[in-house]
Parts: sequence; structure tokens; C-alpha cells
Amino acid sequence: MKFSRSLLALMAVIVVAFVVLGVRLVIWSGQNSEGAKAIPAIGGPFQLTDHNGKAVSDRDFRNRYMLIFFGYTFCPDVCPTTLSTVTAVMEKLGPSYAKKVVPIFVTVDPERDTVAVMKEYVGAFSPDIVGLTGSPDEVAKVAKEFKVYAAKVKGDRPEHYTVDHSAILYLMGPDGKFVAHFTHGISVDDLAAGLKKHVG
Ligand SMILES: [Cu+2]
Repeated sequence: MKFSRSLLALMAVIVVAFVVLGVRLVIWSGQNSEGAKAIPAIGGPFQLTDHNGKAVSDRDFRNRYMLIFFGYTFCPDVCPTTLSTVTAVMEKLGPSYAKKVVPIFVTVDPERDTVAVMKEYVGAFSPDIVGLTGSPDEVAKVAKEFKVYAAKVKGDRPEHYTVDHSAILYLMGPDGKFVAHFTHGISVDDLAAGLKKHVG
């Protein structure tokens, strides 16, 4: 059976609409009846390993905002683009800004993203970015807390899989609580403005 182009286009629009709606629902689902002031239930405690092999928890980032993004180093497009944007934003906001906001890249592919792989990867972007990995269980726990979707997709060889994943930048406050989110396609100027608005 052959679908017409317009039918395929319509189906694509419907799929995108559901994905967008799904993300909104996830963001909204944590809000309570107090409305605008409510804080979505995104985030939570974590115990992971940074790109230098040091054990870290969410508490190590208190007193600073965390700009958290989940992805994986083998990602062909979304992750490198997003980390390039984050790097450009940190450069734009100046060297002292990293004292206020720490950009964090958490892998959803801990089997391949070892400490050494993470170190090389985040180092290629910015010295400010902290790469976090851990055991599959530790990573699954934090991904669940941040309502991150991640699913392996088979490649031509078993080790060549890709990972479909949600791509949202979360800004968490100095208390570890959710402050705001940004979509991954955001421009450098818009992300910088968004951080300035919330962080100062
Ligand atoms: Cu990615």
C-alpha cells in the first residue's frame, strides 16, 4: 500500500504533536494546584561518577545552579549540538559564570560512556562541563528522576547501537530543585538570556 505525501505529512505532524504534548504533560505533571508558583517534580538525589573518576552526588553541586543535559557521547547530532551551544553560552557569560552555573552532561549510555570516554568528550567542548556516568542502575535512577526517556536502537553491529533520548536542558536551583527547562534547539542568545533571567 502506498501512502500519499500529504497523508504522510499529516501523520508526521500528529506524531510531533503527541511528542510535544507528552513532554508538556511530563513537565506539568509535577505541578500542584497552586498553579504558577508550583515546581514540577523533576530531579532528585543522585550518586554518580564524574569525568575525573570522582564519586559525586547532587549535594556536591549545592550553592550553584546546575544546567543538566542527558545524552551520550556517540550521539551523532543532538548532544554535540547542545553541548556546543552550552559551551558558547558559558563563553559568552564569562569565566566567572561557572561559579554560579555548572553545566552537567549525564550519559544515558553508561556501558560505552566510561569515565575515560566522558573525560575526552566533555573536554572537547568546555572545561566547565562536568560529565557524569555511573553503573546502569545509578544512571537509570537519575534518568527516571529527571523523567528522561532513553531507548537503545539497534545498529548494523551490536556495539553500534544508537540511543533515542529526550533532549531537554534542565536548570536546577542551588537547593537542587527544578527552576526551568530549555529545549535542545535553543539558540546561544536565548539560552544565555534564560540563564541570566533565572540566575542573574
Ligand atoms: Cu544525543
